[in-house]
This record gives sequence, structure tokens and C-alpha cells, in this order.
Amino acid sequence: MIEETTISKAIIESYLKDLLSSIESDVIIAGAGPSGLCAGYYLAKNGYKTILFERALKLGGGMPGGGIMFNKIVVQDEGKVILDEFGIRYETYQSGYYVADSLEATACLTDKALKAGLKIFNLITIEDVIVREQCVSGVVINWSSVEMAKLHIDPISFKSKMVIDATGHPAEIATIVERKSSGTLLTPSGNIEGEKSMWADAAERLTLENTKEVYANLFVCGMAANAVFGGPRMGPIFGGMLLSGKKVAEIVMEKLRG
Ligand code: 48F
Repeated sequence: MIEETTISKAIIESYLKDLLSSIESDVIIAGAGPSGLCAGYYLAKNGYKTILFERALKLGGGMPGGGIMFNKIVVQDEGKVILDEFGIRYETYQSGYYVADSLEATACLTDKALKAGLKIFNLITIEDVIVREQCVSGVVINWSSVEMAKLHIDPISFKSKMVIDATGHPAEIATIVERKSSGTLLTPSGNIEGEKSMWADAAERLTLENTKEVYANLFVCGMAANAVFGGPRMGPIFGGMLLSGKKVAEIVMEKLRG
């Protein structure tokens, strides 16, 4: 016999237990695209309590869509190392290009990150940050459905030692800080420099260079890093995204170790 109310109680109790135990953490990541999932994997694997909030129902951000909905992604030699780490299969294309199934890539990133201990909450939007003494010290969240319906409902807050903006092209978390505290970002202008037009070669390199702290205890990775520091876009080549996720995890861990 199946008791519907037992199913309801199991879901509610288990979810609330997870939510409550996530109220304070080492690192909060905004966005479950390739860079955010990769960052979460390396942080969790190294024992840091890491929570990821994703606005959408599904994970992967721009990865599952591949290039123009052809569900394939391309990486080069450096990115191939990350594909191997996650067990993502690929074929060699010409010399130095590797093609993988974008759905397999998304599934493998998600699977390994979750099993490493990353806690992911989907359907939740980060709408603000907590700032104490000019340092980011957490985030403010609400249900994505509340945001979409434009309902006037107050959010709740989660604290963490560090926050990573992995929200892709809009760089939403850095943009919030800029809006509320203009001129204080660690960029040349003090504000968001803005993403530049397509240049895959430069973008792959600059994504890594731009992966860094943008405000005390707030770090950017993936396309958010290029948007904030003025790098170009690169289309469906994903090595830079994955390597940027790994790099941001490394610099955040270094700062956490003091
Ligand atoms: O855009 P996205 O995939 O970011 P990424 O890791 O990778 C970029 C590539 O997909 C591609 C590219 C490179 O080849 O140009 O675009 O930099 O994933 C960003 C995720 O963040 C979520 C959003 O739904 C997406 O899944 N997101 C954005 N804003 C918020 C958010 C927010 N405020 N709160 C929670 N999630």
C-alpha cells in the first residue's frame, strides 16, 4: 500500500533538513553551468562545505544546448584533461580539437559534483548578497517562480565565507554588487567592464586570466569572468569554462586556508 502523505512527509522533511544544514557554509556558488559545477566538484572533493543555487529547473546552463542546439561541445588539449577527470568521452577532430556529447558532459559533471558532496538546490534565484565591512559574506535567495511571477515576497539569507559568481554572460552577482556599491569592484574601472564580441582564441585564454576575486570574498568564473573583466565571448568551445571552474576552486581554497 502506498500512503500519499508519507511521500509528502518524506520529501518535506528531507528537503528541509538539507536546506537547514546549508544555512552556513564555506562557499556558495551561483549558477550550475559548466564553470559552477566544475568549481563545486573541486571544492567539495577537497572537503569544503559548498552549496550551489541554480535558478533553472535543469542543470548545465548553456552546456546541454551545444552549438545552435547541436548537442556537441568542443575542447582543446587543456580542456581534455578535465573531460578525463569527469569520465566524459570524446572523439578527436582534426588535430587538437575534441568533440564530446553535451548531454553526457552535463550528466557527468553533475553526477561527480553531487557525489563529491556538492549540495545543489535548483529552482532558486540569488537576488542579492550580504555585505559586512565591505566583504561579501553570503547571499539572499528566493524561489525562481516568485521572481518569474513578480510576486512581492521577501527572501531569506544564507551565509558563507566566500561566494562564486558562475552566472554566465549576465554576471548577475557582480552586477548586484556594482548596482548597490558602484565603483568598488576590483576591475580597472571599478565597475563591470562588459563582455566583448566573439573571439574564441582570446576568450579561452582570457577566461582563465579573468577568473579571480572581483570584490572582497566574491569571485567570478566562466563567462561571468569575461563579462566582468571585459573579455570576449567564445561560443561552444568549453575548455575555458571547465578550467575556469577548477581555477576558481583553487584560488578560493587558497584564501580559505589563509
Ligand atoms: O551560462 P552558464 O552555462 O555559465 P558558464 O558556466 O558557461 C557559459 C557557457 O555555457 C556558454 C559559453 C561558453 O562556451 O559562452 O554560455 O559561465 O550557466 C549559468 C547558470 O547560472 C544560472 C543560470 O540559470 C545558468 O544555469 N543563474 C544565472 N543567474 C542566477 C543563476 C542567479 N541569480 N541565481 C541562481 N542561478
